[in-house]
This record gives sequence, structure tokens and C-alpha cells, in this order.
Amino acid sequence: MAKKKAQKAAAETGHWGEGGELHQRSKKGDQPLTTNQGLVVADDQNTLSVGPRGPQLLEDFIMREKITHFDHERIPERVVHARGYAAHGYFQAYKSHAKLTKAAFLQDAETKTPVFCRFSTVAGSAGSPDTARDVRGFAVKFYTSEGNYDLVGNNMPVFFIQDAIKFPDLIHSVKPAPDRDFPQAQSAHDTFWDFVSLNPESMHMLMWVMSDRAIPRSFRMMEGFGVHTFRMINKKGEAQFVKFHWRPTLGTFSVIWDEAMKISGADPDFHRRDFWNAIESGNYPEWELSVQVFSEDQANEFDFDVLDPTKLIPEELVPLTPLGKMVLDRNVDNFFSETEQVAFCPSHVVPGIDFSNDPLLQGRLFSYLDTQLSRLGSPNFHQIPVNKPKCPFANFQRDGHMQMEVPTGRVANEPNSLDDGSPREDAMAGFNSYHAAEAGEKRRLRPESFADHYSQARLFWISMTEPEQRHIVGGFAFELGKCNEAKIRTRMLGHLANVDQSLSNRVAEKLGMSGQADTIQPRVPVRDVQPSKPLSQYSVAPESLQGKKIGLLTTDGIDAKLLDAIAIAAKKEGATLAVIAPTRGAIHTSDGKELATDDFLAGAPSVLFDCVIVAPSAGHAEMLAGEAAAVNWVRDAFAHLKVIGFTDTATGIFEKASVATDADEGVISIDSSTLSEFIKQAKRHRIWDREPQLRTL
Ligand code: HDE
Repeated sequence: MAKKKAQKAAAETGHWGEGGELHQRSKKGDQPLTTNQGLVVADDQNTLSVGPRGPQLLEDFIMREKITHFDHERIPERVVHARGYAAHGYFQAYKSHAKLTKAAFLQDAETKTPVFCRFSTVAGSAGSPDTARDVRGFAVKFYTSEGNYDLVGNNMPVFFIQDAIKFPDLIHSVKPAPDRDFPQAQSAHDTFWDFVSLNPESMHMLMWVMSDRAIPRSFRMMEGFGVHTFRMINKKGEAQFVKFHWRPTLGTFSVIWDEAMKISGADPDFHRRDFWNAIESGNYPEWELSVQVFSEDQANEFDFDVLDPTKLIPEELVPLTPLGKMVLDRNVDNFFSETEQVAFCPSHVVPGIDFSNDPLLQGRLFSYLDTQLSRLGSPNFHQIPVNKPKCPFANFQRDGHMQMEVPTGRVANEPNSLDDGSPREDAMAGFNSYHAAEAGEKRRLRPESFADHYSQARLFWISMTEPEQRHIVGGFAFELGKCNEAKIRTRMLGHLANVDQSLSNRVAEKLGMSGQADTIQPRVPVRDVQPSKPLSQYSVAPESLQGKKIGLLTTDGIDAKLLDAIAIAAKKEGATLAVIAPTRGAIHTSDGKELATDDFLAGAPSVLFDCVIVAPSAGHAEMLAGEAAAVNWVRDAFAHLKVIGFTDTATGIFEKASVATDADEGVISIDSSTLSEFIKQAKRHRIWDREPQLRTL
């Protein structure tokens, strides 16, 4: 009996080996630890050796299997978009879109199509920080009843180049230089700006990349775009051109550049943590999918070419038609199996959706399958669960590395007369390419209709609010300031002058290079353009705290009433509250209750929050004011244009931070009964008017 008891205790708490190592043993009925062959492992702590201090034996197949598998854990990261994060969810159409397309997943409002959606940065490696200045990938795999449809887009509606043949050059220019292997995850260096300044077609995209769009607040607060013109085809065979748009329900928001750089250090996982936590807490991110629908005749009337991926279609010209909603409601079970192994491909289409002749898109139709063959190591990667269609699929493709299926029967060809059960063609339900009439000489020739590189860059610039323009100027000045070659800076200033003279002048001034812009002759005259409001994220941003994070810096003895009031207000607004104290252990409220903290001061600077409150107890206010991290909390929050609430006890910290407690409407004295003004201001996201006083250059 005593022996049995001792055994039970050992199984639960572990058993200490001769050398003081812990052996945890499986309990009866539990899955024991096994090798990959199913052999139960008796000891996972010690390699087989000759005596306890003797040489180890090659015979130890258990140790060798484990180490061998570990040695091969890594696969090549994606050559672009290596850093990414994904989740499962569903897409549901609002109604039937049968007039537009015969795609099954858009025929009614009842069908819920499972999706897998991956967001990414482009330039950085898999371990690079989330808040680098970059384009974000926005790739969605729809597991439809007619096969997988992949909409592999970005968070910007245009691209750097017009022809796929330039993609390797573009990417080589932005990636770390081949000799020194830096800088990581940055476009702020000579090779990138040398390349783009020699490719004026990049100008429109550069405006987007230097804007706030390149430093999103959250994946949940990003727009998505299909970029290229695609076709939708209905049952009658009628085709229309479309451009795809994803709009986040929460609105489109960004951080400030100085903040983005600091977040990179404070929390390199800022976006993935935000995304994971939102889904875990049931705040499922949502996007509306819309299309701009236009005919070929309409397209011929536009003063830009819809096949040119450096051009967008202003919504004033073609408004959005909403199709349905995507909700992401389930985090992955395993990052590698799902997020890393997912293979998106623009050529994964379904009947009712087809391509256009956009030369960038045509190149992409080749690249993805090709790169995935080497990344995933086998032509059978479609059998990996995340890639596998959820509808039946069957063909005569056979064998290859890592064949997971066991195809039966002796026939692996068609036509055949030996197996009546063989999969066969279906001329009606099958995919039929749109019967576009094509003719022309076989040549390498860029269309003349692609030659206007500045008008839409200008359209973007004049559509921005003043703060957004300031940030674009700051973005260019920062990036060009990191270029050592003066000729690259003067060349870029010349291009910017073609976009807008004041833009060029302002960037030149910030660089200390006024009057030094090169003269660059546009290939075709720059057109007169009218502003397009939806291009500006802050002209249309909702005033809301939904999905945002309030940081509360406090100490032991925090006013319990105030804490309650903040927690209630945060909940009502759909925001998250994070309690930050000087140390990580629990603190006590003024009424003696224990309060768990969410993080500690040194590990949670104010850059991690959308708006902040500083509320130390009277007894600890002086101590907090003596902490540089607390002073920086206020200084940074102010510099990042955040709304700051404070209690009387916090004024010492403000003095040290040289932030006036009556600086502007975004610095607000609060107590438990006067929170509403703080909430009202915080809903504005940032106090834009504060910026010119803080950053003159
Ligand atoms: Fe990609 N792109 N791309 N791209 N792309 C890849 O495929 C490529 C382009 C985009 O989360 C690669 O599996 C070429 C535009 C996203 O897994 C590769 C060209 C747009 C993702 C590739 C482009 C994109 C990729 C690398 C120029 C927006 C990540 C790994 C013709 C419309 C998908 C992989 C994910 C990934 C090639 C340009 C979006 C090498 C040749 C334009 C979101 O195949």
C-alpha cells in the first residue's frame, strides 16, 4: 500500500533521477511519450552511455531520432513576406451576386465559406519586428465548394513596378545588401532608393509607403486590396472588370513613425500579439469585401490604364459594391503547420473569377507555385491540411516527395476505358478561361499608356489631410536621410518635384538640401487631378476606441473608484485596459483589494497604448516621479500625440517630463466622475494639432 502511494506521488510530481534530473512519468491511461515509430520511451533525460560517466553509444536510436528531427526543423522562409501571422474564419456574402459572377461562394447570403487569412511584412526576415515601415501582405484563402480561391493582396492598392520581370531587382534592392547583410527589414538605405529613383513607375507606390499606411496600428485596422484588375464572369458568360477592396470594421489607423521605431524595440511582436489577443478574447476582427465593377468600355475611357498595377481607380470614378463580410474567429493551433506552411497563389481561382493582362499579375501566376515547390519541398504540399481544398478533389497526379494519400486502383491516366469511376472533365462546371480576343506582334514593349508615373502620386498627395502630408514629408526625409549617396537624394527630390513642388521643397528642407533637386523630365505631362477623399485614412476614420488599448500607469494604493470608472468606460467603448505598475506583482487598491497588473513599467512603455492615464496614489507619486521610465511614459505619449488623462497626484511626473498639464485638449485632468472628456478626446485617436509644435523640422 505504501509503495503504491509513493508511486502515485512520483507520477504526479515527478521522480528525481540519480543526477538530480526530473523524470515525469505518464499516468495510467495517458498517452505515453513515444518515438516516431510508436515505441514508448522509458527515459527522455539521459542518452545511452557506458556507465554514468562513460562514452555515449551510437546505438541510441532514440536520441538519434530526436536530434535528427530537430536538425531538420527549419524550412526556407518565404523569399518575400517571410514575417507573417494568420487566423481562420469565414466569409459570408450579404446577398446573391449572381449578376456579377457565377462563383459559388458569392451566390447567396446563407453560405459560410471557411477562410484562412495571413498578414505579413514584405522585406524583413521571419524574425524581424512587426512595425517596420513596409507594405503589408493581406492574403486570403477561401475554401469554396468549387475549390480554393486565393485573393493574395496587399494593404496598399498599387505596386512599385509594372512588369514582373523587375520583381527580383526590386526585392534585391530592399533586402539587406549582399556583402554586409544589413539593414534588416528597412527600405531606408541606398540600394532601395537608388533602384526606385531609377524606376519612376515606383513614385505612386512610394507615396503610399512613406505614408502612415506603412506603419499600421494593427492588422485589424488595415485595408486590403487585390491591386490588379481581375474579371468576374456570370452564368451567361458576361464579364466585367473588378478591383478588390477589404475594409476593416474598426476603421484604418496607424501609429506615428517615432512610435513605430520604439515599438520595434519594446515589443517586436506588437501586431501578432494584438491580433492573437483580440481573437482569444472574442473580439473577432472583421472586414467588408467590396469590388469596383467596371466594363472594358468604361476602362477605355479612363485617363490611365487599368492593366497598370501602379494605378488605382478613384472611388469617385467607380464606387465600391459591397459583397460580404469576413470574420476571423479562430487562432491557429500550430504556427508552423498552418501559418508557415500555407501556400497562397494568385492562380488559385474558381469559375466566375478570372485574370486580366496586367503584366505584374501574369508574372505572379508563375511565381507562387514555383517558389512553394522549394519552400515546402514537394509537389504534394496541397495535401497539407491548411492547403487542402475542403471540397472533394481527384486527378491522376501521382507520387512525388511526401505523398500523403494512398490512391487506389491500377489506372492513373485518362482517357481510359478501364475504370468507370475515374474522375472526368466537366465542360460546364469546370473552369473556362474568359474568351478574350487577343492579337498583336510578339515583342518586349511597355505600353505607352503606362508612361504617366506622377499624376496618381500627385492624386494621393493632394488627397491627404495636413497631418498625413506632414508624415509623408517626414517619411521621405527619414529614408533619404539614411542614404549616403547624395546623388540618390537629389534624384529623388527631382521626382518629388514632379509629384508636387511643395512636397519636394519640404523634403529638401528637412534634408538640409533646399534647391538641390535634379531636374527630371516626365515622359508624359503630369495631369491635373482632383482629390479623392477615401485615399486619406484620417478623413474617413471613425471616432472610436473600439479595439484600442488604454494604458493605466499606477501604483499601490490606486483610487479604487477611479479604477472602476476607467474599467467600466473602457468596456463600454470596446477598448482594453492594461494596468501598469512599477513592479509586476499584484498591487492593492485604496480599498485594500488585490489588483493583478498586466505588465510592469520598464517592460511596457506608453508606445504600446493608444491613449494613457497616469494615476499614482498620493503615497507613491514621488517614487514614480523619480523613475525615468515613468517620465518617458508621459513625454512619449505627448510626443506621439496621444490623449493623456492624469490625476492630481501625477503632476510631479509631468513637471519632470516638461509637459504642461494644460498643454492642449488632449491633456486632461480626471477623477472618477469626470472621465467622459478623456474618453471623448481619446476617440479622436490622436491630437493632430499638437504635432507642429513638437516637430518643426
Ligand atoms: Fe507576391 N510573392 N509577388 N505580391 N505576395 C510571394 O510567394 C511575387 C506581389 C503577396 O502570406 C511569394 O509563397 C512576384 C503583389 C503576398 O504566404 C512569391 C511579384 C502583391 C504574399 C511572390 C509579386 C503580392 C506574397 C513568396 C511581382 C499584392 C504572401 C512566398 C510580379 C497584390 C503570401 C510565396 C503569404 C508572396 C512573388 C508582387 C502579394 C515569391 C513575382 C503585387 C500577400 O511567389
